[in-house]
This record gives sequence, C-alpha cells and structure tokens, in this order.
Amino acid sequence: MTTSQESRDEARVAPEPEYGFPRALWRGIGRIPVPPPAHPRTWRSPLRGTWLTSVFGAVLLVGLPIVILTGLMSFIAYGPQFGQAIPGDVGYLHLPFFDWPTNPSWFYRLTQGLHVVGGMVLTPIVLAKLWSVVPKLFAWPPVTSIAQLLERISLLALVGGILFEFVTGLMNSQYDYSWGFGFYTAHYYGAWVFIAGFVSHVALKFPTMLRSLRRGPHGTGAFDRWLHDSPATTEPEPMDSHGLAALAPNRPTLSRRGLLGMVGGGSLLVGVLSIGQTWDPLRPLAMLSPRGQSYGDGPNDFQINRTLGGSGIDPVALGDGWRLRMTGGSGEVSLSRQDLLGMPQHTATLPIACVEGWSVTRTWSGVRLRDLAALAGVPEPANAFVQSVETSGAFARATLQRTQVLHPDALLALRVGDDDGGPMADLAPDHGFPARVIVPALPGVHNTKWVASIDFRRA
Ligand SMILES: Nc1nc2c(c(=O)[nH]1)N[C@H]1C(S)=C(S)[C@@H](COP(=O)(O)O)O[C@H]1N2
Ligand SMILES: [Mo]
Repeated sequence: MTTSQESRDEARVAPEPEYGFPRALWRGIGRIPVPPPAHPRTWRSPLRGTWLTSVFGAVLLVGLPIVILTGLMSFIAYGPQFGQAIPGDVGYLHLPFFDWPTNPSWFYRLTQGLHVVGGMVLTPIVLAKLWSVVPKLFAWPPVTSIAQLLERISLLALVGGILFEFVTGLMNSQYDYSWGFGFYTAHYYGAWVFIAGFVSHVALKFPTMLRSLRRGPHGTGAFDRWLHDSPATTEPEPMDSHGLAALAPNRPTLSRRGLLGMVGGGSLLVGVLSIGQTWDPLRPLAMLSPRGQSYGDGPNDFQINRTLGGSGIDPVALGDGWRLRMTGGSGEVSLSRQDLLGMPQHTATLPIACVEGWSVTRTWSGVRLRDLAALAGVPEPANAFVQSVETSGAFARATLQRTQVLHPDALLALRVGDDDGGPMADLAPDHGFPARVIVPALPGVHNTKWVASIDFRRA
C-alpha cells in the first residue's frame, strides 16, 4: 500500500449509523463482533458509491417499467376472457380484460420484442447494479430501525424477484425448461413479487438517486472530470450514510468511465446479438437465438416452434383425407384443401411473433376467417374456437375474439411467401400444412397449425 493511499484511508471515516427505536437493541446487535464479509474493509472497489448506483438505478428506472408493462400486456394478449391466459385463475391479480387490438399488425411483435429483448439488454445493468450494492447485503448491524427492517424485507422481494424473473425469462427464451414448475405461472406470480419490491424501492430511493446524480461522483456537481479520468486519477466517491463507497478503497484499475463503458457495451452487444430474432434485416446477427438459422426451403425458411414430428400427429391425418370441419351454424360444414383453394384467396403480409421473443414477417394466402364464418352460417360470431389435429399440448387449440375472426387480413392460411412479394409455396408440414391460422397482432401461440376444426360461436 502506498503512503498516499494510507493517508487517504485514514481520511475516510464511516458515519455512525443512525439508530431508530428500540435503540438499545440495534446498538447491541451492532456490538456483536462483525462477521468477516460485513467488515467495512472487506469491500474495496474504489468505484462503488451512491452516484454509481444511482446511474445504474436511473437506467433501470426507465428500462424496467417497459419490460414490466409489456410483460403484463402479453398476459392480456393471451385472452384471459376465454380462460386461455396462463395462469388461468389468478384471483385478485387478474388484469383488466379487453379485446386485444388487431391494428397495427405488428403490435404484439413490438410489445413482446420489447419485453424479451429489453430483458436481455437490461441483464448486464441489473448485474452491475447488484454488484454495486452487494456490501449492503452484509451491512453490520443488519438493521438499525424498524423502518429499515421493513425496507430490507422489500429488498428481498426486489432482489429475489428480479433474479427469479430474469433467470426464468432468459431460460425460457432459450427454450430451457429444466425447472420443475410451469414457466408462465411462476413468471406471472414472480412478476408481482418483483413489482411490489420495485415500487417500494423507487418510492424510497428516488430522492436519493436524484440528489446523488445532481451532485456527481465527487459530490461537487461536476461531471466533466469523471469523463476524462484515467484509472490513476480516479478518486473514490466520498463516504456517506448510504454505505456503498468503500472505507478502504483499493487503487483503481479501471476508471469510472471504463466501468460504465463496459456495462453499457455489454448491454449493447447483447442487444445487437438479439435484435435479429425479431428484426428481419439483422437476422444473421441473432446469435443468441436458440434455434439456429435455417429451418427449411424458400419462404418456409423461418423459425419453427413445434415440428410436425414433435406434435405427435400421424402424417396420414394431414394427407388427402384431411378435412376442415366447421360448426356453429345449422349443420357441420366439411372442406378439403382443394375446396379451400377453390374459394376466394386473400393475401396478407403479417408477422408471426412468438412469446419467446422471435418474430418474422411473411406473406400469407388463404381463405378469410370471416368468409369461413359466413359459409358455416355464423357471419357475426362472438368468437371462434380453433382446434388442431394435434391433440396433446396446451397450444393445440385457441379461442379467437370477434375482431380477430372478422379482420379482413385474418386468414386460414394455405400458402406462404417471403415478405418481399416473391413466389408463394404451400405451407411446409412443420409450419402447419394443410392449413393454419394467421391473424394480425395475435400472439404466435394462437396461430394454430394443422387446423382440424373451427367452431364459430354466437355468444
Ligand atoms: N397445433 C399447434 N399449433 C401451434 C403450436 C403448437 O405447438 N401446436 N405452436 C404455436 C406457437 S407457440 C407459435 S410461436 C407458432 C409458431 O409457428 P411456426 O412454428 O410455423 O413458426 O405456432 C403456434 N401454433
Ligand atoms: Mo410461441
């Protein structure tokens, strides 16, 4: 240790904790010999401090609400009014039911892309923020007042909640289901625990964050200095009552600007490697996408959620004997693929956007759902229940709301083309041949493949 650092250490004094009621208790706990990780000299990064934590906090204060709101919107997009949001029965935690919009057609692509890519991009910042406050986990005495005890409980919801939501969400976007519980249910309830912690934390810390950002890393309000600091000239943040700045800081090996650049750069890199899974021009960069880059020939070369092989369907059931059965009117109407191809064909360019974050634009052609409803004898259905030839699995059926059936671009698709008007091809077996549902702004999961029947319901 150099002499200058020794003298700097001597100058740094931790402020006395301010004890609340019952004072004797908290002070008594504080007198118990400090366990090693709680020793104020254990945490020595010269960069930790209230200002640094406030910078990460400000970024998350903007970013996390976007991820939270788009996540809750996805729950509504699944159609809780039809009992098909997951989890189904959420008691007090149910969200308002409203018809999910069908315009613009890229709406779910946008909200779900923001949710998944946003969560990925924020991950380095969440980790950096947790790193910046880790000494607090070991602060001694652990509690100095009843108010602070309550705050620490809310931090349990905040930190536990965000770790749980990010880990389960990232694993889900990688199709990793190695946990022993249902993803949707856990992610939904976990979200509310996290939201409760997040709201209390913002309410408690917002003034501190603002004050600290205004004062800057040196408490002087000057920002220009940290921008030009090299490691050698980087000064630790001053000690304060928040207990983040180190009492005995090491010599800096990284400037403050270097640390922010590293975290921000990590975030940017994750973003660049992820955005391609939902933005066609950058598709080749989507290296964090779990499903590779090639899925078939021509226009059928796009992500496959569940393959025909994985569906357990006997391919014979999709051959010449396949019929679309429609009910709801006075009698059942049965159509072969030839019958469907003989009806007026409509073409629409629409995205398919999976809850797991990927999306892609294709041109689809087939029969309008509203034409099929009219043919079935229910031109004004209240909703429609679509059932796949597939029988297993939660995604083998879907209820479409009225506006999703009647939209002029809502299709029972038979053929697919690129998004740039190239030649069309029959749907590949893995993409739902002989016929699949495609509806504007509908979550991917409800674009049922290998459709067997549609029940148009009056009420
Ligand atoms: N019958 C059936 N249809 C289905 C599914 C399924 O598992 N079974 N998966 C859905 C999901 S989750 C998505 S995102 C889309 C993906 O369509 P694609 O595999 O053609 O890209 O299909 C939907 N249709
Ligand atoms: Mo999906």
